[in-house]
Amino acid sequence: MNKLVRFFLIIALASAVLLFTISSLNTSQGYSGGNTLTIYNWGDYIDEDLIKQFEKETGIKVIYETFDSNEAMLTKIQQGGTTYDIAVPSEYMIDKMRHENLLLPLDQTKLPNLKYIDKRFMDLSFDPGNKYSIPYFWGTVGIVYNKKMLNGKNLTSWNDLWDPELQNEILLLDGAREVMGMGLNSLGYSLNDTKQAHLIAAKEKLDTLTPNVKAIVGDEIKMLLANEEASVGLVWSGDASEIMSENEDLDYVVPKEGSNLWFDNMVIPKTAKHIEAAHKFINFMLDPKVAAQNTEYVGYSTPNKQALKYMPKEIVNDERFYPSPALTKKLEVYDNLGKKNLAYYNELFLQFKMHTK
Ligand code: N2P
Repeated sequence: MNKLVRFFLIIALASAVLLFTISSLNTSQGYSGGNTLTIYNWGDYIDEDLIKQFEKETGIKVIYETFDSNEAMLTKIQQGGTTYDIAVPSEYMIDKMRHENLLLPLDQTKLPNLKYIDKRFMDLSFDPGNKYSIPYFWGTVGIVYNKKMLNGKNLTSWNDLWDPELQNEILLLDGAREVMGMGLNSLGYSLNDTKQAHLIAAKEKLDTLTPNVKAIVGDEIKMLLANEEASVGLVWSGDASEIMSENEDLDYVVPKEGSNLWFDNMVIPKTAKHIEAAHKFINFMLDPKVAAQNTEYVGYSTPNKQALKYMPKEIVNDERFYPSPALTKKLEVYDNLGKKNLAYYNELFLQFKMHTK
């Protein structure tokens, strides 16, 4: 080998080593490149083993972040710092996002497992034809309470929460529509009421609950209730179902005045970079066995009809978490009330929060 050839071979080898090092550094630091998927979901809302299974099956690396309210999620997506490939908003937020042109239309030909979703969760008014969103979980809002700590007393109504005996006993989930909704429902008003006088009345009624409110909290509400730090909580149904399997003194009720029926669906934000991978993930989560495993882990109610077949009967037949269609008809789904009204709900909720401190 002459000297010149040897010289070029060494240079080529050195550059190859350098390139390899740089590229592996890139993947371990930011996964900014090709084969990744950035998911933005509610806290405690997936069995993380399923993320690993998806990565293994597809070779796609998942970056996973969580939020604890629709409003927080929207702000983050609008700011655009991180570009999410999948998010999981609730119905009124999906309606708002599609009207604000923040979502990409889905390609349903890439979602063959969509056939497993129960028709009653498809084609709802917040997203006609499921053009932008695919059902993930659904549920209600209600009261979880500790029968032992309440000496066998049953709670059945929102107004039961105002009982002076519950002083400093109530934990509330940190959601503007849920907490305002409790005030509205307790006065017999709709969860979608926009009359200023009614909203103010609801907020003033909530203010009178303050002596009974121990705290307004995020996902730690489950741990606090399971550990009996408080005897009553305003929660989403699946959080109740999860802690009821840990503490047998807990029970869950959807109050008789009425409550909220909600749907959380998977969407692809307009700014997404990995649209193919996003469809793969949605289709993966729709697989009946995957959905069943996820549902058992998370505790929420699945819209996947086929998944129910893989789940224990006592879960599927529990009317508290799989309320009959007749019962769900009596519940209200949040409407997208428009920017001004939603901002007003948030403002009143914020005032109430300051009042409880
Ligand atoms: C899970 C929260 C469920 C959200 N931690 C209800 N929309």
